Amino acid sequence: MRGVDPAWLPDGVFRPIGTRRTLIRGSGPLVDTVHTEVAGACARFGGRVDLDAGPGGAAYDLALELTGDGDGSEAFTCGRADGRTTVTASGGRGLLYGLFHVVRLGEAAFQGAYPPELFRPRVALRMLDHWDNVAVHPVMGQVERGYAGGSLFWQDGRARGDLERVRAYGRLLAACGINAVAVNNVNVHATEARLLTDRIGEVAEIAGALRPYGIRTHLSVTFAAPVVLGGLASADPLDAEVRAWWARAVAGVYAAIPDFGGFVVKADSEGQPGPFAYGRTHADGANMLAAALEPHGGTVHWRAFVYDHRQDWRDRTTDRARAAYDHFVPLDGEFADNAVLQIKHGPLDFQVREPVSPLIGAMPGTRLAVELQATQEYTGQQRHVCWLGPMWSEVLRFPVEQGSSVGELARGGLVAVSNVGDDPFWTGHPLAQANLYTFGRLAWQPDADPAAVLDEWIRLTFPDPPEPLTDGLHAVLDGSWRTYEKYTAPLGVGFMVQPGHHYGPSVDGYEYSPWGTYHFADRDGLGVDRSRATGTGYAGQYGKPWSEVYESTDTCPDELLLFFHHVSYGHMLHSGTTVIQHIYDTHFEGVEEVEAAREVWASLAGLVDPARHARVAELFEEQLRSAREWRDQINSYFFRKSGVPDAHGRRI
Ligand code: GCV
Repeated sequence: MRGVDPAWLPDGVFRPIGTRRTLIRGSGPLVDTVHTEVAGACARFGGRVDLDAGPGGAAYDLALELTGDGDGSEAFTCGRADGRTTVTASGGRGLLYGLFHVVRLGEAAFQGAYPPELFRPRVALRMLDHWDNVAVHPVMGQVERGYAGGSLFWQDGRARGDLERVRAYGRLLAACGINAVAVNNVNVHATEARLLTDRIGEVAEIAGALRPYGIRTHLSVTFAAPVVLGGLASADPLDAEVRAWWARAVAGVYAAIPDFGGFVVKADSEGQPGPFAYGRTHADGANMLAAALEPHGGTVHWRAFVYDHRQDWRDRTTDRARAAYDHFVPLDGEFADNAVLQIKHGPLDFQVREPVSPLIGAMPGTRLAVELQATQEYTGQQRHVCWLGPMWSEVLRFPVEQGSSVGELARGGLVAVSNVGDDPFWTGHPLAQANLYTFGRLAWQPDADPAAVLDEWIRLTFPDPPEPLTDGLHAVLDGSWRTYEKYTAPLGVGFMVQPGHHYGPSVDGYEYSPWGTYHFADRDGLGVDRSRATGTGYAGQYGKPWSEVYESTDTCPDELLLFFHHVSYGHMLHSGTTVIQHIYDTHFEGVEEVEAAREVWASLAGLVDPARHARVAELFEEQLRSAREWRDQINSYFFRKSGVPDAHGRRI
């Protein structure tokens, strides 16, 4: 496709397949996709592909065999014997994932012999939520918290006529294992609400472009739809008329999109309507939609991001971090089987450092999905390099209870807010592509080593990378999340961003506001006391051992200290440094690390294509400017509050 970056599927990665002879066995829409991919590779590189060769056919280097008749199963085996690499799958999706597995292996797929190995995703639903508006919103723009241009799906007030890029997107997603996409913002405005009814045909067009890559389409809907679209007087989930309206609406959706995935709902949150208005619970609300979707095989993803955004900052007993647990734990066991509670990975809002949400371990009777944020709302907005693989891996491997990790408890799926738009590099910052790829691969296997995933991304995006390029990319990306953490809000306290757009520092930006995100800095210290003994009691929402670990400053990890405790500036961290000196030191280090990364990137000129190199180089200038701004504002602020000078006499 002209002018659009091939991301992790440049032509070169198909060379090993495209120069060989491939046999494809089976039929069905996804087998057709597999055939198209292999035939395209052969056309470029001179190989050959046959469909269902008869007996005594030619010798093949690669066989891709569908052994069942369904498109459902995602598992595949891959092995090599007698000079032939064989992929088998009982479903078309499995065959497609098997093909991309061979692409990832490259030449190694065709070397020696190895026994058939079974590959299957650990998490059944691996979804991207797009916060895209059809129309351009006056405040939020077209993509809410979008840093990669306009929407990939919607243009000029309707679904794009030319869906070539959407197809290319589906292909990239399949190649990293993603199988579901929600195509519109969870804040559902008037235009977007109609996608559910009279504009469902446009959603069907998008679904048609994603389907060949095994991706099911989901839609965000407003809880008030029966009122705003149906003209009913109420949206009460227990009202028979309301339920009948939803049943009809859902039947209309499935008539247009037979493999529709389901709904995503943000209710009673940040101004979105919900069941509270009718004195009903969130289980009542979710179950009403689940009942409408159930006959068609659909699922409702009901978001747990429910909190009071009209808080009084002087009231130190109210704690936004507690809200999701307080609202939802009493409802455990009440949600229908096809209702999934979708929980942000941390209790607040995608900060650079948060503890894992205690809700994830507290609802054994409910299917949970865990939501991550690939779009970098609070992590540099795709102007800063911030590879989130290590953070997501820490979250997904976190042992919540009795040895179960977050990745294992996410039985209802792993979801990320997409970082993609209509930008030619897809993600604004070309290196932010690594976040999208890493999410897909971690969703497939949550305990995968993120460094190995990054290696994979490097080998695909830059085929046959010379060693200095691989080393350089690792040097720039590996530690970039921790670097970002160093120069922004310290020790888990969060926020300190400019209100509204959330880019750049403003230490008190949200301090005297109703949003519930405070640091409580005064002349003596800072941090939020969330202990049971003297604070909001949030630490008590965890099971053991975490409720005890977080309760005491003696055991609370340094990186979360200010999330859980209000301490003096002189408080000694486990690292052996005082809190105030840690703030100064990390902010100087963070900027130095950005300077070093910028130099490494400069040294890669000539190893990376010029357009990509120039874009990243330009963005590094902004990252450095911003990192210095963060450093100087945070350090001066805390010097003035505390009166404690820097031990090394630096300018603060
Ligand atoms: C889509 C945060 C963001 C909002 C977002 C919300 C959510 O508050 O700033 O833009 O709304 O999270 O996750 O629903």
